[in-house]
Amino acid sequence: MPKTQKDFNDYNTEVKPTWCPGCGDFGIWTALRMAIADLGWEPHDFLVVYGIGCSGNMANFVKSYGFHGLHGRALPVAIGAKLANQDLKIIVLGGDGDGYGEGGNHFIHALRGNVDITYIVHDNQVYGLTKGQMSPTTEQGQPTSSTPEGVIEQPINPVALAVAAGGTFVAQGFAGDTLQLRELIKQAIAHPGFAHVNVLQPCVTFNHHNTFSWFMKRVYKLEPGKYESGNKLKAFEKALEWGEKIPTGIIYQEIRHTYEQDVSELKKQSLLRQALKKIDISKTLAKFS
Ligand SMILES: Cc1ncc(C[n+]2csc(CCOP(=O)(O)OP(=O)(O)O)c2C)c(N)n1
Ligand code: SF4
Ligand SMILES: [Mg+2]
Repeated sequence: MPKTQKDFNDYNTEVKPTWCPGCGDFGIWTALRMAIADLGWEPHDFLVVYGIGCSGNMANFVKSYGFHGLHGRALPVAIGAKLANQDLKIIVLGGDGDGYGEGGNHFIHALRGNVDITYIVHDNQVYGLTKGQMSPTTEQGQPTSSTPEGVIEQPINPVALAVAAGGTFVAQGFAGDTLQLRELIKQAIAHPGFAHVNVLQPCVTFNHHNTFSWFMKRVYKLEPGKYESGNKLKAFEKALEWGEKIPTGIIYQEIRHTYEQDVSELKKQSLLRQALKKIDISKTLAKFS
């Protein structure tokens, strides 16, 4: 059946966003809804799994299946859902603290596993919801509410980390460029495998360093055709650019088998569609008696 034409406002809920006026989360919210509208999805066609943070509060503002779980645990929930129902389109959305801090371990293993889901990270270089503590991507030396004398540790580079950990689709967007982000999200969704989109997102309340104007002076687009996204060494070069120039676009892409494709039980069809088999566990039980 042909899909009905969608408008991004079709995915609004009755709840109005509670983000601070001017927050970069608004740009990501708009780009996401635009991308979904372009694809013509019905709200029941997709699941969004959210982390905990200002970013994760989007759970209240997008009409779809949704799961708002524990801080740092969005990826394992999404992977579980995908393995149970491969037909469901799944997007995961959360913050830099959620995904690269408390959930950092899940991030690395999701990259190497290559389950077919899309992961959008609102990278505002700070813990927004809990009032401005340092996050794993806060720049060294930057004072925050938890580091008044400046951050001591080096920041992690999520894009380089994603390439190094075996990511098959690694992209970077900017919350101030909604139209580019809309396209990146669609490309991430179309990618057969784990697609990571790091979105540079100003937090206007707690991060007075990485502001919209700071990013706008620095971000530039990698041009498809001119930039070769299939070259891992070039991807590392681009991923490491930070400071004077910050690249946006698809940094790295390769096609590799998804996790689901290599699990024999899942090759047949979604677990959800398989009849429950009667399994005799009496021998196993006997070992414990
Ligand atoms: C297990 C657990 N640890 C810590 C917290 C407290 N907490 C809630 S949100 C958050 C950080 C949010 O930062 P980020 O993920 O960057 O999202 P943002 O608010 O910046 O969008 C923390 C530490 C929590 N809710 N649960
Ligand atoms: S605290 Fe920062 S990230 Fe959270 S809503 Fe306000 S501006 Fe946005
Ligand atoms: Mg954050």
